[in-house]
Amino acid sequence: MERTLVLIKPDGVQRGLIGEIISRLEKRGLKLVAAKFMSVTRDLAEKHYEIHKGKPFYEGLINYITSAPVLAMVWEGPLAIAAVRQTMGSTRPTEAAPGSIRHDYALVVGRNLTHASDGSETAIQEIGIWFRPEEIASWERSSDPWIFEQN
Ligand code: DAT
Ligand code: MG
Repeated sequence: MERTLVLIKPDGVQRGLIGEIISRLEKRGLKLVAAKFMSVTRDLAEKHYEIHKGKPFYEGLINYITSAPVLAMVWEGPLAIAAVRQTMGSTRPTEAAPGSIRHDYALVVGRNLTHASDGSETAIQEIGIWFRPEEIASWERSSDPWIFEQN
C-alpha cells in the first residue's frame, strides 16, 4: 500500500474546486487518511519546493503557494502515487490527458491546481513535511476489499 501527498493549491481553493478534486480521488477508490486546510508559510513552501530552488519559476511558485490557503491531504491505496499523478494529469495543463483534473480545469502551468508526490521517496519526505504521524489516520474502510484486492 502506498501513501501520497496531495495539495489543492490556492487556485483550486479559490475557484471552489475542492469538492470536485476530492470527489475524483474518492470515486477512483483511493482512501483519505489525512487532511488539513491551512495557510502556507514561506518556510514550509521553501521546504516543499526545495528541489526547484534556483529555477526561473521558483519565486513565482513560492508566491503562488503562499498566496491563499491550501488543502493538504494524504491519500492511500495500491499504486496510489502513480494513480494520483494520472488523475491530476501532466504538469502543463495543455499536455494533460483529457479527463484529468489539469486538463479539465486548468490552462497554464503556473495555475495547475494541484500537487501530488512523484515517487515513493518524495512521497515519504513530503508527507513528513506536511503532517505529523499522529495526524494520519490508519483506518479500515468497509469497501477496501472491493477496491484493493488483487485476486
Ligand atoms: P508537478 O507539480 O507536476 O510535480 P513539477 O514538480 O515539475 O511539476 O513543478 C512543480 C510546480 O512548479 C508545477 O506544478 C508548476 C510549477 N512549474 C513547473 N515548471 C514550470 C515552468 N516551466 N514554468 C512555470 N511554472 C512551472
Ligand atoms: Mg513535482
